Amino acid sequence: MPFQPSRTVAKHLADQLVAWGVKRVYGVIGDANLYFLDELAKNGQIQYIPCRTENAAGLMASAEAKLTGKLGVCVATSGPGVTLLLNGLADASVDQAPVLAITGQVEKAKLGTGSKQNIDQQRLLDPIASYSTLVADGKGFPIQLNQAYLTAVARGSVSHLSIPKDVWRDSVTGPFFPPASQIGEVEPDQQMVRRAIDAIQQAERPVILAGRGIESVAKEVLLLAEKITAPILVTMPAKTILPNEHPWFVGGLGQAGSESATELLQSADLCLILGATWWPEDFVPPAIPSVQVDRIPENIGRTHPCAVGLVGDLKQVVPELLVRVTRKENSAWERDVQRMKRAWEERIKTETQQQKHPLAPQRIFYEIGQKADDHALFVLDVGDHTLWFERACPLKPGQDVLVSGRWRTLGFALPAAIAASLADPGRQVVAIVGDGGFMQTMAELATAQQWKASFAIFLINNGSYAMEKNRMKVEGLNTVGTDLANPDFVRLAESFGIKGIRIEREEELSVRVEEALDGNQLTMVDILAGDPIIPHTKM
Ligand SMILES: Cc1ncc(C[n+]2csc(CCOP(=O)(O)OP(=O)(O)O)c2C)c(N)n1
Ligand SMILES: [Mg+2]
Repeated sequence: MPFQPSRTVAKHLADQLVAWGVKRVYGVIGDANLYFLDELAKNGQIQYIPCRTENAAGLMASAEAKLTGKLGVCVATSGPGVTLLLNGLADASVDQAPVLAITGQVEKAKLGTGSKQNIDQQRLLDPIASYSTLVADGKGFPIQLNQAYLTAVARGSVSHLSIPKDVWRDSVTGPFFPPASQIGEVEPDQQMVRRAIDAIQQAERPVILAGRGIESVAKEVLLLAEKITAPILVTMPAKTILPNEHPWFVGGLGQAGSESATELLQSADLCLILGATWWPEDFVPPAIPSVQVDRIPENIGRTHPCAVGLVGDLKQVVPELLVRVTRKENSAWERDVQRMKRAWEERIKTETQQQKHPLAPQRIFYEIGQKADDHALFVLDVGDHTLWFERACPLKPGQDVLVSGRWRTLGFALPAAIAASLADPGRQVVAIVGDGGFMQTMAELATAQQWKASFAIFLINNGSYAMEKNRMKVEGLNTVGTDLANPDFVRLAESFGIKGIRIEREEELSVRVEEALDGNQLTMVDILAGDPIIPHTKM
């Protein structure tokens, strides 16, 4: 081992993160993490992004990890700092994003004494972190840190280290560790491949459900669909992997998806699930037989019993299926698929051309989709606007969508858009927020402005928590607590030094959306919108 001079825990952490290629650490300062921030500053190779709340710091680390596939790192102080960080970490945990959380802790002698800002941080993170430990002294630290890192990147999970105030300056003598080695390709089991082929061959009305996992085999998935006459339904992330106008592409699955896609699934006799884990129970027939291909064994059969589960890299499995299945014709099924696809396209066309005041959400998202770059990254918050976006915004391969997939926390989009524009400065980033969710993390406008992050924020201002209001309406409940008394968002943006634009009518929509997307500066667009009830709304 090369000579490794002695150093403190704080310095070891900063140097080791640099060696692993970490570019940014998101956090909020507090007395239990000052030595670490000092070392980050001395080191100079990692940008420390000071956030306005720990919630946002956690969400930024999560968003960066989801976007890049690499380790996201965040830091908080003890007690209230780590408590506020939890929401962002939970988002990473359930979306399987590799994140390392560093939390300061009170001095060792004060642990469990009722001292200020002391809570058992290991217990607090227990359901969220797959690795979590208190660093008791400098000697064990390099190995603990390496274990935290390897667990996070290998499992796509959250790791957590709590470092007491007096341990930061402990001396470390252990080694630095190299970046994690790449996990090789997962060879599929040939017997399972044969069973998958048999099931596909026997099906008369197969459908393909494609998810993010098909990224490297988009072309082969389209050819396979054609060869076995199977319409392709997608989860949200796969909408930007496949060309939506392709004859076998029938749209998204679920409430925000296409009704035609759901209907086709209802009359199918086999669902071939490729790299997807989204399985909305209300929209899938309970007993449909499925063949599922995924590189992660735990993803197979997770939410429903699956007839054939094939563990393997899609890069290997899909081309193999494509070569080995024999071509099948089913002109009746093909006609059904084309008829349903056309019906859906007609319906969306009518919805996106509505001229209403306030503006219809479908109209707004159609216009944003028309004007966005071919490589835009859309970052979505949570609410009815998210569903309308998925329903009506035209997307293309090359674009991407970043979401709080399973945690669905309000306030995700603004911090995530900041992280995305810092991680990928050349890319057009488009944040889509509701007036409710935006206010949960709007303090981060200051962070965005301070770091000269440049992106567009489209705020769908419908004066309500529409998603909850509409659920209450269809259930016949009092819509108590759903109306929002909003500030003047344009003036609010301007008070942060951010360009603000207001859109109220159809005549302004197109040109103002273009203006917001053209600008090389942070721009917030406040759009007066209606809050109609989206189809299939229920409690
Ligand atoms: C942190 C958090 N709190 C509450 C909720 C519940 N919730 C889901 S959608 C929603 C309404 C969001 O309102 P808004 O951002 O205005 O979007 P809209 O539905 O009006 O489009 C609420 C309160 C949540 N998902 N996350
Ligand atoms: Mg709203």
